[in-house]
Amino acid sequence: MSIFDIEIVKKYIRMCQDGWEQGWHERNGGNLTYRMKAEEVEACRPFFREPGEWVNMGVAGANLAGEYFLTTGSGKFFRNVEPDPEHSIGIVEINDKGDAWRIVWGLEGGAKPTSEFPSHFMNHSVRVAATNGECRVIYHAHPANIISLTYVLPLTARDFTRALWKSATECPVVFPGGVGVVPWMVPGGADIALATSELMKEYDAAVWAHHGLFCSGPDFDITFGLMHTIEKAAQICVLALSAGQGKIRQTISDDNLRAIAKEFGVTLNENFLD
Ligand code: 2HA
Ligand code: ZN
Repeated sequence: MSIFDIEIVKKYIRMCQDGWEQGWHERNGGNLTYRMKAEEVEACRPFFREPGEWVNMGVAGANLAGEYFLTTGSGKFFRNVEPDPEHSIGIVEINDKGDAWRIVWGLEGGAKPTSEFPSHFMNHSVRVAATNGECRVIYHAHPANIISLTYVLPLTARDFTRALWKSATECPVVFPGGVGVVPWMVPGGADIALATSELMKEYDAAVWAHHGLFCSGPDFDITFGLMHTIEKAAQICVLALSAGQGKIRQTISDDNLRAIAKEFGVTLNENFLD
């Protein structure tokens, strides 16, 4: 028996490998954090080592005090998670103020949690509050098509949401609340963490201009599925704009969107409909 026999650890590693296989994680691009359930922490605890030092995060989330997170490592490659998990991922514990972490498993050889841990942490804090504790996963990736749209669409939630909803019929069902858009910002710090978490009070996904996408959800399937659906819609949008040289001959109308919402019992963000 090893920690890699524990279901949640297996699923976490599988999601990293899935993201790599999609081509969303060149080099050390992207990061994944998972807020563990109490029983998952207990299953993993026998494999914990003497905890490391507390490291202050520069951001705080009191509602995450005492939580444990699975996290990818700073500078680590998604490509290496499956073959070398001990060096590529780890588990961190959060202190009782919700402003510092310490490593209890993995991240061997002096590795640290992802450079975007402050962003992930703030987003977990906001999404836990927004979803009554349902949200457990924050996933950041660099899918090429959604990034490419940040060069040609206005950087607003309305423009991105409408373009994506109209690019594939299932989209309004998968993300009826729409997507937020963060303007270009320096990655890795508290500023982008705060800007993203402001948007995540409202949305479960946020585009980072000229950089990538942040998605949140209750489990790996839903969160990976959200990333996948948004990127697929972005790909269709890019292909249609390219094939038509910018001219769209016909599309899904706003009344069509309303009809989908009615049939599937979802409430679309009215701000994004005409
Ligand atoms: O981990 O994706 O945003 C590398 C990144 C930073
Ligand atoms: Zn990134």
